Amino acid sequence: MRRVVRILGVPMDLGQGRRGVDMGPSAVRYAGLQARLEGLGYQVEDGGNIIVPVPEEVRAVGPGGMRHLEAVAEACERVFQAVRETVADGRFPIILGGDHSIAMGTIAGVIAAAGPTGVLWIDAHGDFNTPETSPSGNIHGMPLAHLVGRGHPRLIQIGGPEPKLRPEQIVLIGVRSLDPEERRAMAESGMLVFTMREIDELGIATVVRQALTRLKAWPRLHVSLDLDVLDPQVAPGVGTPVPGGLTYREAHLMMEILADSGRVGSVDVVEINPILDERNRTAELAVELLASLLGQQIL
Ligand code: Z70
Ligand code: MN
Ligand code: MN
Ligand code: MN
Repeated sequence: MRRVVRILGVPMDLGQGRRGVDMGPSAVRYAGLQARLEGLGYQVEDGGNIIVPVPEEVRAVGPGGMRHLEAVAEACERVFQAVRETVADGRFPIILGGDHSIAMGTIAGVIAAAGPTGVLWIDAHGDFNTPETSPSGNIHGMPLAHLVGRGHPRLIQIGGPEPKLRPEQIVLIGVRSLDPEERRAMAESGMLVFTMREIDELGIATVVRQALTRLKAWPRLHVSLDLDVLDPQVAPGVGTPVPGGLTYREAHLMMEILADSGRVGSVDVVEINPILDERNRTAELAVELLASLLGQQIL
């Protein structure tokens, strides 16, 4: 499936407390994403960045202690429009975050243009808090809950009133950090969750193949890749590092198997924090992983 790729940057750091993930799009571009994909034979367009306010210009706390609720919602609506148009134009969108709250816009946009889509949420975290269960008020810990229709109406309704996803169309991979009530909600949700334990016991290849099988009813897949799924030793430049993550090799193999499926139609790359990075190596790793996801092979 030869495709035209369109890169969209979302310099969003309103969904969490720490500064720096707003620089993710610059860091990944600087690491040579466009040239790398052109080297694989793709035509690559850069759609520029979505406008996101800086935290200094917006009110810090919204209703229920949700940090920057209205500004996050408005930015996600712009993301929704841009991603919907990208998919409607027949482009393969690569959306560069920014924090993970942007996925409420990206996934709504993909579904609005392409119809039902399976989602692979690749993350150390569950991102399944609601405003009620969140210990932090950080919206980047809540996008998956809102995508299935749980949480604040302002966020549930990004890109239309109805819930965007059903639990059966979501698989999580790499989870190792859940808050107590988030954990309970996740266990009861009906989503398939591969924690680090399953990856250690089964191996990443089996996990990814089982994920693809679980999502067999959805010929089109969206990958939402939070770089904190990787071990901090290989990806130090992330907003919330959690020990015990994927190795460099596991992450590459995962992307290669997903590429082989021929079903991936869009991808988010989120939570890169260049301030915490070491000479841009996390952004460079993101470029490597995107190249593998888009078909780069060793031989
Ligand atoms: C915690 C919270 C989180 C990153 C999601 C952490 C959330 N569960 N952190 N993605 N990087 O505040 O909700
Ligand atoms: Mn257009
Ligand atoms: Mn996340
Ligand atoms: Mn995370």
